[in-house]
Amino acid sequence: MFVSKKIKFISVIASILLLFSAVKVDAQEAKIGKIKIEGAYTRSTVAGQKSAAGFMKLIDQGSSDQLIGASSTIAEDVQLHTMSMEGDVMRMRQVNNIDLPANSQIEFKPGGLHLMFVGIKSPLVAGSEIKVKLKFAKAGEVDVNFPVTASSGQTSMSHDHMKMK
Ligand SMILES: [Cu+2]
Repeated sequence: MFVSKKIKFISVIASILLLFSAVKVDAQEAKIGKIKIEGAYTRSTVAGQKSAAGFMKLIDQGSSDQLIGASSTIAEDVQLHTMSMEGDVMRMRQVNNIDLPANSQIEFKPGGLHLMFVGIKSPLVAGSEIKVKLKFAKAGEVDVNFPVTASSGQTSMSHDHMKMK
């Protein structure tokens, strides 16, 4: 009785440790030239969901550059999107590039700038990772791992492209 309780306790500790190590893995970092990419992630999708958003922080530690494109084998297209309020409607807009002023930080986050994975080939599963290639005008190309986090079920960032202008 006591022993099985102890084993249970140990397995709880082990799963907590696993949880922490999983969180650690989530802290994705990549670097190309003077540009650092931190905290990249995307969210799990449900069957039939054709698009999803990717988030990250771009840190430019040198002269100015531009993010000019992205691609991934998991989607037909990876677009650069801005999101803003127009009146009381959230609108997404595709842009061709995103400026990185010298020594700046640009954050891609829910409700703002994001990568848009369009035409997802199979559902993104929480706990897995997808690889995304980012293309910068000066620094060149870099592969970044985007861990897939569990979708909160919230649809605050649901990408209903029917509403796109
Ligand atoms: Cu979008």
